[in-house]
Amino acid sequence: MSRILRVAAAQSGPIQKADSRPAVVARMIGLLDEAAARKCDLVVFTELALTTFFPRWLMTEQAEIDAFFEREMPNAATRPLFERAAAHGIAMSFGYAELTADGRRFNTAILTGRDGRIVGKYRKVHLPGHSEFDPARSFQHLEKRYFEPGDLGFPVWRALGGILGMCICNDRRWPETWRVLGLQGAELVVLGFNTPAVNSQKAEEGPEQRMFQHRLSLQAGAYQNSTWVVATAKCGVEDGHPLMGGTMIVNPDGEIVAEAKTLEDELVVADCDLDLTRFGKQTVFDFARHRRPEHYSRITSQTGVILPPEE
Ligand code: CDT
Repeated sequence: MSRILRVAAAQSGPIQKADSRPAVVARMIGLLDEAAARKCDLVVFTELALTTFFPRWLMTEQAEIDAFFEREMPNAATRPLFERAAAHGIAMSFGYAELTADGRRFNTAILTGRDGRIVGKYRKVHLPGHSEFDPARSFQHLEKRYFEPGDLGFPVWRALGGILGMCICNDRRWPETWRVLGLQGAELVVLGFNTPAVNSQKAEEGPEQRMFQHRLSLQAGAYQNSTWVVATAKCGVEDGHPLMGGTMIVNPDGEIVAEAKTLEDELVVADCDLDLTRFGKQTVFDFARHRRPEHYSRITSQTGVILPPEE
C-alpha cells in the first residue's frame, strides 16, 4: 500500500490583535478548502494559529491574558474548522494557547485524524524568552510568563499510515527534540513557528542569519533522523513586529522540497513518501546495529553546559 501523504504547510500571514477568532478561523478554512482542491491528506497550520503572538507583551490583567487562551478544543469558534476538515477528510495540526480545567497553561499543538477527531496532543517543552518584563530589552518574549513547560514529553502517534510527531517553534533548535522523536521511529514531524525577524538578545542577528539557523535545524533534524519535516510559519508584520517566514517541507535526506514564496497566507505542498524514510533508518541510522547509548551518559545524567576545567 502506498504511503505517500500529500501534505500542505498552511503558512499564516500576520494575525493582528484586533482580528477576531471567527475571522482567523475563516482564513484557515479558506486554506483547508484550497488544500482539498489540491487533494491534500494533511494540513499543518502554525504555532498559536488562532491569535497574534501575544507573549511579546506584558499583560497584568487576567481577563486580557485569558482572552488569548482556549478552554476546550474544539470550541465554538474553532468547531467550523474541525467540521470542514472532517467534511474534506483532511487531517490537520495547529497550535493554540491551552487553559486546562485546573488552570494550567500550555503552548499546545494538536493532530486530528481525517474524521476531525483529535488523535494527538503536544505541549511545548522548550519555552524561550523570560518570565519577567525587563525594561532594558528593546522588545520582550515572555513565553515563560504565560506558559509552563509541556508535561507530555515528545510522543509519536500511528496515524495516516505512518508514525507522526509534533514539536513547536523553539523546540526545533534543540537536538534532543529530534532525537527523542527519531528514536521512536518518527517518519513525519510537523511544527509551527513564530520567529521574530531579529534576535532580541543579539541585534546583529538579522533575518538572513535567522533563516540560516532555521534551515540548518530542520534539515539536520530531518537527515539525522531520516524523517520528513513540515514546518509552518506565522509571518509578516504582526502588530508592528516583523516575524520571519520560512515555511518549508524537508525530505528525509535533509533536502528542502517545497518552500513558501510570500509572507502571507500560502499553502506549501509536497508529496511525502513515508517509505523514503526507510533507507536512512535501515543504513547509517540503524539504531539496533549502530547506536551506542553507553557513550551518551552526559545527555542523560547532566544538565547545563559542561565546560572543561580551566588550565
Ligand atoms: N515562538 C518561539 O518559540 N520563538 C522562538 C524565538 C526565540 S527568541 C527569544 C524561536 O526559536 O523561533
